[in-house]
Amino acid sequence: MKTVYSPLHALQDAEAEFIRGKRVPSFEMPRRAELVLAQVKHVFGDETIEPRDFGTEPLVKVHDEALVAFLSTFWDRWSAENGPVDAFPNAWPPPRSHRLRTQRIGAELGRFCIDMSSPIMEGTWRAVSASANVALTAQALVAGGERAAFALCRPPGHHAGRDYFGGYCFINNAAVAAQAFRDQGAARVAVLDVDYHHGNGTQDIFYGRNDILTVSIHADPILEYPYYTGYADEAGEGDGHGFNLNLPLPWGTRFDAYGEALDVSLSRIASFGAEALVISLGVDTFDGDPISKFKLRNADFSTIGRAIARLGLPTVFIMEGGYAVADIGINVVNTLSGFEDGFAK
Ligand code: OKP
Ligand code: ZN
Repeated sequence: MKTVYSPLHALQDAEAEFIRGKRVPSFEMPRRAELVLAQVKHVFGDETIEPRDFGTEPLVKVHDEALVAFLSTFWDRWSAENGPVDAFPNAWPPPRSHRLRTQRIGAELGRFCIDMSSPIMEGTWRAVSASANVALTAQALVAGGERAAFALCRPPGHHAGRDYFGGYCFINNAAVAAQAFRDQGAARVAVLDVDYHHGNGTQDIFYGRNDILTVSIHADPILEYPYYTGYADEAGEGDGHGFNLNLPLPWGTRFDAYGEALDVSLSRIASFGAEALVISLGVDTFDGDPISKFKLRNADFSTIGRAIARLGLPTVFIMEGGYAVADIGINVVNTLSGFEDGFAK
């Protein structure tokens, strides 16, 4: 399988995030992508593909222009006022507030940023736009006839919604890729999110639509980030009703229960009649993940890949989470190799 990769991801290098009141080293680090790349090269060979530049047009099809404009211009305004300091919000608009008037950059940050795990720094926008270009380049490979491609995106994207960012995510790479399939003529596209955390951003972006099915298997948000969404009764709205499927699972989930949820997901994608598939590939469902509480083993990721392949669809894999750095490469490449095995049969 071909892999698309850009070294520009390393420009997003957060020193810290905030967890339970404490400033701790960021779990989302450049080394994650470097170790995935090393394992990709080890198993699939040294060739990787550099992304093309698609500009902001494909981004504003799934995000508000105001978010894209904010992210792309933020650093100059912030650093002029505060110096070269990683930016976290410390104020958020309360419900029903007149939130559009403020001119203060730090207060504007609170309009767009939902949490304290996603600082903006000098290179953030270059890393983020490279990550979206990685997704779009992989999508173009598949649209051009490859049966699958791997977008080694970093920063990840599935927590970024229409007009907000957070959860280490700024632009929703999976949504951008899914929309690109639609724009190139696929009538129905499915996004399957297997990251440990609910793909709230992807859900948000497509919630009112019946042409892009969103399915997410994740830890029950009653106990896990992103807390406020990801419940089983969120089915979509208006035309989109019935086209969002959430499968929350309890802490401690092993592959026996996980595999059943995966089968439910794949059946729904098949009955939907998807013509192309985007996988939000997080491997933080792994047993040894430091921020997660599922119990999948290395070999289970091969099984996931083989199961996805049974759909027989053109498929773009988009890198999302996974923080057990010693195993992240193995778990990602096991998924991709499992897919190739399954597709060959
Ligand atoms: C990103 B991805 C919980 C802290 C949550 C944000 C987690 C973002 C996960 N103790 N911090 O879905 O892997
Ligand atoms: Zn995750």
